[in-house]
Amino acid sequence: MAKVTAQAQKTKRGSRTIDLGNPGNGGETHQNAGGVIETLTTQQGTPVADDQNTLRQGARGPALLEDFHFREKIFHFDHERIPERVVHARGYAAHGFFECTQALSDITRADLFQRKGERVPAFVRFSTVAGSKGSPDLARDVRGFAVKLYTKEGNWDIVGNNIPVFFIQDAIKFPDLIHAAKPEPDRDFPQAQTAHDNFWDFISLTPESMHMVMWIMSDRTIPRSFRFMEGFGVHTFRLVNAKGKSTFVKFHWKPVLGLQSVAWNEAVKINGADPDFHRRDLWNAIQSGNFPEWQLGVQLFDDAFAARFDFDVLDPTKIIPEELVPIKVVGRLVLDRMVDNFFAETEQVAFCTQNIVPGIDFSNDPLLQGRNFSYLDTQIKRLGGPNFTHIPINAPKCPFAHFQQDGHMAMRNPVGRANYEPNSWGAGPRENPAKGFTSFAEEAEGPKQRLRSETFADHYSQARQFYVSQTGVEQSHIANALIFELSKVERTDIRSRMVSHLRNIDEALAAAVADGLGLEMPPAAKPARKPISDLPPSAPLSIVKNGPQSFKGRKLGILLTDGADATLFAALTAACDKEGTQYEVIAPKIAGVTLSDRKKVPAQQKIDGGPSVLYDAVALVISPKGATLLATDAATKDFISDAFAHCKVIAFTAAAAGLLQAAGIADKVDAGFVPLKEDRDAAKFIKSCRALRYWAREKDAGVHPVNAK
Ligand code: HDD
Repeated sequence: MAKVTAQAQKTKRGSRTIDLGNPGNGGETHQNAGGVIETLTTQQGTPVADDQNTLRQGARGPALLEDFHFREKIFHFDHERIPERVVHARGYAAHGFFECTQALSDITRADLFQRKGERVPAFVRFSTVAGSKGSPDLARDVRGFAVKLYTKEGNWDIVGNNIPVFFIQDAIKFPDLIHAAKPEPDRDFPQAQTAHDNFWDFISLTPESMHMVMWIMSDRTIPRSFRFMEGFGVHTFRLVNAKGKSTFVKFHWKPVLGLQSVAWNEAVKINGADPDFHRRDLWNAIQSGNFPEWQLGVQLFDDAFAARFDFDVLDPTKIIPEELVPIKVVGRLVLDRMVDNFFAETEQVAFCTQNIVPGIDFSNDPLLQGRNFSYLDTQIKRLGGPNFTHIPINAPKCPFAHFQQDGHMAMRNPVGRANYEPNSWGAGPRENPAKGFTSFAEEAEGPKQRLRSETFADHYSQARQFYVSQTGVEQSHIANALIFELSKVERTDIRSRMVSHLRNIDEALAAAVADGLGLEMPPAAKPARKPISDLPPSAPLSIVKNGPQSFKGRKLGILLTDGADATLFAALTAACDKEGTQYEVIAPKIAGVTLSDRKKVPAQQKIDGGPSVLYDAVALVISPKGATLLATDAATKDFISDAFAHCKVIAFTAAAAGLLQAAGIADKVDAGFVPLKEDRDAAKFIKSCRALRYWAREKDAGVHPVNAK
């Protein structure tokens, strides 16, 4: 017999009414907004008297099948999960709005671009691609940037990424790409990583992925926050005006707060310290009224440009440099409200590339054409039937009317006798040739065949252009990322095959990677078409060149001890408030500290729970006594040495010098350190933080050994 607790013994001996003292049983009861205590019911609305005990025969007897409340509760719980998305399973979303800031009525008849100031509701879901729902936020991965705009003429979904190109040119290769990237099928690891044999095997056999490889090995795949990422529609689309004239378009989302990523060593540590780093960041920003904002930019071009451009505009592995077709800003996207319920909204939202509205149309990009099949198809599996548009998050917010009916979970069926058209009952909606969606009447001809266009044959030129557009620091990060990933690949021939491609991109990069792998330089891969080696650098491709002008929206970590200078602390927090910087206090105890003025300041983190990787810059506001206390604390030493290694700007009081010593960096104080002696040093420090990182330190930090020149 199982061990019987004293309480259960008592119950057994006691009366028929069993109260185990569980707070749920009559103790805490839910009150609705009116202060009235609601009665718990079953799904059928039957009031529930006891939610703590199953119905059983006698106090220690068997459970009874007639316990409808138990059965309903467990039945429902057993079915709480739906299949996670086959890709982009981990995601986080928010509500907001899109506002047209410049009308485009001459270019498109799309309703949302007709009037400056037009606002439509928006729902945006950010995601990683490879990891499952519970994977960490700082996996090195492409980020999904899916936007649903509830326009007055239907829902328009721009299902984009934070990288403007893709791995493959044809959708038929998508299952292979994703199989190769996901955990290997026999062992089911590694999770949420491309650093394994199968991924690099596939990639090294797929030269068209080389441009994307440069992007994913750059810091774009370890963004600091969703708020500091760009988004891209990737494909060339069409805008079509009222006269039926088509203009090609590429869509760009530009974060108003500027671009920012973390360092790889930092990403690895953030995943341990806070696997929800990105979702927490978005949650905190929106809940505190710091609404993230992006500009919508369009690159507009015509057939003549498409014909003279070096590459095919239908090839999703190519960008159009902004220097060739400048970006025109036509709108803004603001996220200002978190969801009420994660499952109902973020999990059940169904983005579909084929959700477009009159005035917008597809191009023949073969990746886009394939996607248009996949998204609708995948929603059936995930959401269980054809009626997922009945779920509020997916329903249009404009009037809609059709004769589609029945199926699983149908919430809205046509009313009345006629459920077809044409009908002579005078019932139901009718098609509207003037208002309705019409496809751009593009001519198409040619033999039916499986063929990749010759115009898709260049795989290296833009990979090189991306690489040469980076700052030296960013180039070294690309080299290091390649070395890291390929060092996790077990087969030498795969490592070598990858380096042979790099030789067609940049010889110095190939040499640095070969050296980092301890590999003999392989011959260059044979390109299908001779690469163009003199495409000019393009500044918008670099993160460092497109950082913010201020430290707004970033987060400062203030390491504070008992007895620390209260006026310096006050000056620091005032400077943060002025700049729009958030800050957190990290202290030896979560209860906080007592400053020199004997006032208590609460802490948000205990030192080992708030490592410096969680902050954009750190300030060590330490008293002499605090310095002595922390000098032997491992978490404090990591806090400081990591901030140093990750090139963060560090402010420190005189007493903190002892801690710099303990962290082994006392003799390395450089221009990225700001001594905090008097109040005005606080403002000086926050100003220095605007650069985000003191990159000049990187070579000394020892974390990034290779610098590809
Ligand atoms: Fe995809 C989800 C973005 C190529 C098939 N994709 C999905 C999501 C994003 C993207 C952001 C998550 C949407 C959400 O938050 O719910 N996918 C892209 C981009 C691509 C791309 C930018 C290339 C330019 N995708 C792509 C191809 C195929 C798919 C070529 C298939 C032929 N993608 C899917 C899917 C998903 C999806 C299987 C999984 C869950 C879902 O659709 O709703 O249909």
